[in-house]
Amino acid sequence: MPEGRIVKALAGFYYVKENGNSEVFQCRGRGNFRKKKVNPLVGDWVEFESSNITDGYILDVKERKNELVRPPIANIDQAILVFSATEPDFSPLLLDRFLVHIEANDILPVICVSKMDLVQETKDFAEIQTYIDSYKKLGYEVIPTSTKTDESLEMFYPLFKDKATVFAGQSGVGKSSLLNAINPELMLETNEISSHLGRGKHTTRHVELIPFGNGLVADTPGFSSLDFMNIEAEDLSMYFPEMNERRGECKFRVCSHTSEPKCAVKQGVEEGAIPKFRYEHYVNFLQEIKDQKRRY
Ligand SMILES: Nc1nc2c(ncn2[C@@H]2O[C@H](COP(=O)(O)OP(=O)(O)OP(=O)(O)O)[C@@H](O)[C@H]2O)c(=O)[nH]1
Ligand SMILES: [Mg+2]
Ligand SMILES: [Zn+2]
Repeated sequence: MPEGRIVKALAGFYYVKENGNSEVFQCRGRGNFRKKKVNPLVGDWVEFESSNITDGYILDVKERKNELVRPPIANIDQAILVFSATEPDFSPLLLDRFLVHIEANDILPVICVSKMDLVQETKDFAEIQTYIDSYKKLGYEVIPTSTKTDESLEMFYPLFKDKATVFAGQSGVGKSSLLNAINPELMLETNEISSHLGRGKHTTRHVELIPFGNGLVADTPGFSSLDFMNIEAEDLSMYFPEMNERRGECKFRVCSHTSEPKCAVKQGVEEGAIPKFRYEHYVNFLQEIKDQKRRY
């Protein structure tokens, strides 16, 4: 049976690129997938039955290295989290939500702060710069960009090599624009074009893996909410690297880093080693996870 990778999912079809060549086959999922709750994702490695006359069939989905629900994609190495400096407003709360999911899935995160040209001479510039510095200090790679001035675009070139990279972030932050700016040959649809058609948000409608700089990249539709259904309260602090670093230094072996005495995380916040906003987001997410558990 031929094997390959799903590179696109659209309207009930999966497009499978065969291993070892560049041929892509239009396939449907096997009939019993629904009953067995198999939900093929872009990025999946699959076994399929091909046909040049009719649609092919995906027969088997191989075990995944990781999977994201939003955007729906599997077997990803790296995520470029695109957050605009403005339009929509920069949201460290949403960024930290994304980061938790990315860390929990063992995906390498890169933070991109887009539309920097729009804040250059505004009162928000200093605040955004402070956030950028905080994330850098935590060890994250942060790339401020502008498609209007080509700012920092060259920093992306080496990142894609030998990796499957997903671009993720809210609708309208400029994911597709950024990919086009990095590689104009992509000609992805962006909001400039769709606004003429009277469409508002959500210009990108499907996930697709595209060959790019010796790797693969996926542009994805924007989304703005992300729940913590797959995350356990006890694990949450592991996904904040600056808290994870202090594991084992708290007085209690199992410490939620909230009301316990002699907590190394709370001490880190007091000393300024852990940014206050990150700790506040942690407490906020922890409560959300506990509330979720109570409801289900
Ligand atoms: N000034 C400025 N505008 C930008 C920049 N990047 C993107 N934009 C604008 O932001 C709008 C949205 O860009 P898109 O690339 O369509 O955004 P997207 O993240 O792909 O959105 P979805 O596909 O809906 O998820 C467009 O009007 C772009 O021109 C930038 O660096 N500077
Ligand atoms: Mg888009
Ligand atoms: Zn603690």
